[in-house]
Formats: sequence, C-alpha cells, structure tokens
Amino acid sequence: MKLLLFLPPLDESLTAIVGMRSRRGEKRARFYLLRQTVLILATTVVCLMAGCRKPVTSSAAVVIKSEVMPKPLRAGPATVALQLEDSSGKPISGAHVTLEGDMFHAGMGPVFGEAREIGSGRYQGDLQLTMGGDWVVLVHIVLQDGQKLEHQINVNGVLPN
Ligand SMILES: [Cu+2]
Repeated sequence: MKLLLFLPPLDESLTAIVGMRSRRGEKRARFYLLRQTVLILATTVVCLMAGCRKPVTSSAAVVIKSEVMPKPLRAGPATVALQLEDSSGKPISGAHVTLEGDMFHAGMGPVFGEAREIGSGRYQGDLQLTMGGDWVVLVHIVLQDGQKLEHQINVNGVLPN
C-alpha cells in the first residue's frame, strides 16, 4: 500500500481499488482508471499528431509544403516552390518569403533568393546552387501579422554541372 501511494498520478485509482470494498467504491475506482486511460490516450494522440506534422510544419497553425525543382537537380538555378496553409487548409496569402541556400563547408558562403506569391498561398523563387553536393535550403517566412517561421529543406546530392 505504501509503495502505491508513491506512484503519482495512478496512486489515486490504485488505492481506490485496493482500499474500497463497497460497490460504490469499486465504481469510483473504475471511473478513476477509465479517466486515467482516457487522459493517457489523449496525450498519446496529440503527440503522434505533432510528430506527423513535423516534417512539413514550423508552427502549429501553419502547414508548409515545399518542393525544389527541377528533378534531378544540377548545379545552377533551382526553383523553390512553397504552399502555405492554415490548419484548416485555407491558403495563407501576403507572406514575405526569402530563401537561403547553405552547404556548410569551409570557404563557401550562403546564397540568397526571394520568393514571390504566384497564386493564393503559393510562393515561388529561384536560388543559384553554385556547385554540386548537399545543400540545405532555409526558407524564412514572415506572415502578414508579423509572425516569423522557418522551414528547412534538405537538398542532397545536387549533381555537378
Ligand atoms: Cu559548396
């Protein structure tokens, strides 16, 4: 019994089960267990959803879909296409979107570009990938309300020109 008391937050339900002999007590204990289970399940579902969204999202309220073209990519101009939506799938217009390409090796600086809105919530811009190899494209987004988001696209294996 003492041990059980040291196990929060399940201790409430466990002591209830062990300690109460009346039917009412049992009912209450079952209720506690059920409530505990529902809480745990709810938490798990939220975590799973958050995990699923992570690759395409920088913020809980904004869904970012991105693509770098053409495929396969060669050193030279690349086009970055983005789609911004809110959680209900409504396109997000009026964002300011800039692009940054990095290779993270000595002696090489980043390249920059700007994306324009070409349709409702759809943005597109060019980046000069100046050599073959593994690039990381950082998309800097400022929404109309001033909220800042960052989205990362790994672009591996760009072919030399
Ligand atoms: Cu390089």
